[in-house]
Amino acid sequence: MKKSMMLSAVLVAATGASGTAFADDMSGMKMSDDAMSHTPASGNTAMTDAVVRHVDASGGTITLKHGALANVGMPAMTMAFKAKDAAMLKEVKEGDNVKVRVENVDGALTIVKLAKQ
Ligand SMILES: [Cu+2]
Repeated sequence: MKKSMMLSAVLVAATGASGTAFADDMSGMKMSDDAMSHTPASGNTAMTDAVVRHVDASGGTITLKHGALANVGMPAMTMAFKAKDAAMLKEVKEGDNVKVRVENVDGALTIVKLAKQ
């Protein structure tokens, strides 16, 4: 009896620990996308949820409040990105919910794909 209770306690502790790590990753509640971004095979095209905070048409940048970007090793934050296509600057405006694919292009973090939600 005593032994089996201890085993249960260990199992609960282990489950609790992994549950916490899982929750940290899933802050955006878009589980499938985050799960995909952690899988190398399908991570190449994973999109991340973001909110447009500012569009700088002359500078060619879009400021995003973005979720974790696993492929460039970045946690969630708000920052400006270079837009790969000038057309992206016209597609979105402040406050838009978008999905983005950010990649390091010649040392500059660049939005290579942008999809309005
Ligand atoms: Cu960032």
